[in-house]
Amino acid sequence: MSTLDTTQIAELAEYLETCELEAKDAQKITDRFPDMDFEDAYAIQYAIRQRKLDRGTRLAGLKVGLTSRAKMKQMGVETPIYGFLADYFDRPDGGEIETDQLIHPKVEAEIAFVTKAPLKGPGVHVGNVLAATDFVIPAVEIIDSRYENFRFDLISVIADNASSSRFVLGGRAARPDEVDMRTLGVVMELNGEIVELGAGAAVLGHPAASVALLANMLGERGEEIPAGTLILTGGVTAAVGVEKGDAVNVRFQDLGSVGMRFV
Ligand code: 0L1
Ligand code: MG
Repeated sequence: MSTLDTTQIAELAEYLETCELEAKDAQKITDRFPDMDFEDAYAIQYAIRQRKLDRGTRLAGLKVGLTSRAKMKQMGVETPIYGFLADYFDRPDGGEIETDQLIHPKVEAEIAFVTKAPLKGPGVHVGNVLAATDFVIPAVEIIDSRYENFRFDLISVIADNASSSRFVLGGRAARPDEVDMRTLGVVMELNGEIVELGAGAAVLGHPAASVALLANMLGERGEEIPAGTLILTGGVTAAVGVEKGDAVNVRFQDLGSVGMRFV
């Protein structure tokens, strides 16, 4: 049951999207609207998405966030959430990320999926996801909450498109039966030093469970994950803050590495 009217939803979408596009801090929106609920929060996120589509931006995929214990503990929240990826979030492997376009970026090592068949909840499980997966590909997501010091509650962060801002895909893909995604090791290096490591099982026991969860959450809205969708399944480890001048390299067992420089 939503608590905001359409004018308030449009106003908040404009406010948060402007903060994203101009790289400036937003005030936590639940400070102004403490009774807001999940329905309001996703309505604002979808309004931000529609604003971008109306300007000719294309959807590049979807993401699920807060799917690992490390991430939940880091942010003090326990429920996975989802958001969308816009075409201009995409940056090339080995390329540069313009830090001035962001507020306070953090990097996350993720296993991404690309589907070859639609997935529609309820009742989607890991087996359905693996059967509908074309390939998996290593990814680094750059998140950038618009809220000061990444201090937010779940409702505010959902409205802010789950802190989405950039992503980088690696070049080596694998079919889902070619890798054991649960034991797939991930090592994150910042300026040549190992800062985080983990394995795919950190993401809800199996990264495919994150895709299943997404299909089931979208199913509640009568939506599906279409064939050909890129999905970031969530950080395997805690997110790591980066600054201008930093170089990030993440090595994924069997899937090569993904790197970028913050300039
Ligand atoms: O991708 C993510 O897990 C981010 C979810 C939003 C919470 C955050 O900004 O850390
Ligand atoms: Mg993420």
